[in-house]
Amino acid sequence: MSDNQQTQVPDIIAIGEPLLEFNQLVREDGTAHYVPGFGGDTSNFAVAAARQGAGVGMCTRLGEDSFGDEFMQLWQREGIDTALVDRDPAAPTAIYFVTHSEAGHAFTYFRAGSAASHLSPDNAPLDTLKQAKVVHLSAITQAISTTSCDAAFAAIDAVRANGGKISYDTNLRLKLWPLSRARAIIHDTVAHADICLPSLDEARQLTQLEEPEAIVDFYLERGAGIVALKMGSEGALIADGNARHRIAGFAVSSVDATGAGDTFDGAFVSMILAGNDLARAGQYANAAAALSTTGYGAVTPIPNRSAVEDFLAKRV
Ligand code: KDG
Repeated sequence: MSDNQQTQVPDIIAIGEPLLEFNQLVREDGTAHYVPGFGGDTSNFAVAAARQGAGVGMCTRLGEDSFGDEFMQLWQREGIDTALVDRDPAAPTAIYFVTHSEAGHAFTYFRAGSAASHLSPDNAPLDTLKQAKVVHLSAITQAISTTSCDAAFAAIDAVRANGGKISYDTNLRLKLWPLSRARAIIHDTVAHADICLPSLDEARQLTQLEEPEAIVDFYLERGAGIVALKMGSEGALIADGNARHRIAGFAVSSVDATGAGDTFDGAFVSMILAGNDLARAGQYANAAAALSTTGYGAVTPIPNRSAVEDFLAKRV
């Protein structure tokens, strides 16, 4: 990995696993087909932040395969720095399928032994990561392997010791690890998160608390600096030690919520980094996330800044 070789470190760096996406669409005759696209929560985050104008880089490992090439091309198209992306000749780029039912969307993964899961404290570019203003990672970064989890903790320590901030999505994927282990790791990590980005349903499972206010209090008490609790069409509850804002949801014609939480995260972090207050960042991120649900796939429908501003101008 190209530690120390960059001339300029991006303001925001996301650490985690990209997955090629195959998203189910049902034809008029009832048969299904799968539309290729891009996914992986931290990559979705990076695209969302970049589309809002932030300087973003990805830190991960890809296979030396055509799916890896597609991700490199995506990130380069989006203006995302790839200096911290390593290619692994011995492990593949992961893929996943998205299927839809009345219960919402579901993921099926083919990712065991992937290139990204071989991220470790030994190959993580800590000297570069610690120069970013914000490093973003998620509980999926930690769930994919113990070495990736160790790398996440090493990055958190290095970044915070150097005065940088950690943004953390508690994304809970019970296909990757059991609830008890997820809870232990996530609760510990929240204590090191300057910006903590849970989703309501998952936070209910993790905290065993029901009410949004109580969940936000729980994460603040654990040591999170800012908590932005994402509540889908119900909006968001955003708080730090001083203030609390209930952000109303936006009614849109949603077809696929894949990646909506990641879009919220990328928009929220880029707005906070640009100096906006919690209420403005929360409302903006809520609008971006709502818009991202109006098309299929995690990445294609992520709106850019002018789309979000136009939407807000009409709705607020
Ligand atoms: O938030 C959407 C992601 O969950 C999706 O793109 C796939 O990263 C993914 C995962 O591990 O579930």
